Amino acid sequence: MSKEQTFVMIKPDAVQRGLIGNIIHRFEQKGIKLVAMKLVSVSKDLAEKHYGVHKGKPFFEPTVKYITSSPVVAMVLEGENVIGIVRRMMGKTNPSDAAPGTIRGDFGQFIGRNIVHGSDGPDTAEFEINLWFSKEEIARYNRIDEIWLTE
Ligand code: IDP
Ligand code: MG
Repeated sequence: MSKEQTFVMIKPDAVQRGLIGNIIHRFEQKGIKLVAMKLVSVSKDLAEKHYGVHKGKPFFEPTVKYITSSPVVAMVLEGENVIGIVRRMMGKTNPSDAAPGTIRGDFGQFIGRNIVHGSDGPDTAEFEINLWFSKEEIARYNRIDEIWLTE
């Protein structure tokens, strides 16, 4: 077990479709702690940095266009093994392959409109959190339910 932070983004299609509350609700119900959140109109520069590892791939330009097309909700979530937990809660990249019960599986149909982003590992999480948030924007606090969530 290790305490981690992960970067999560509710993508433009989910914001437009009124799914912000529903998606955040799932993380809250799971007992995951929210430590930073903001609505962001993403610049081309930020989008290109965020998806920098995919530069040169056929979906790079369309994905940058998708993510800059309308505001997103950017978040930092914290908890034991939260990176993997969030990835499993999101489901597979292509919503048509994502299992029912996952966010992508329940709310999406197409890979180019896949609802949500979550960091895929500790190095990516650190890079993405630093890219999207300043240190001052990340809260430190205890939740009153923490003693009931852990064993
Ligand atoms: P991930 O978001 O599950 O980590 P990645 O392979 O890292 O998936 O791809 C990053 C993002 O690029 C995806 O979430 C999706 O928005 C977009 N993307 C990936 N592959 C395709 C594709 O084949 N067509 C359209 N968009 C894609
Ligand atoms: Mg990825």
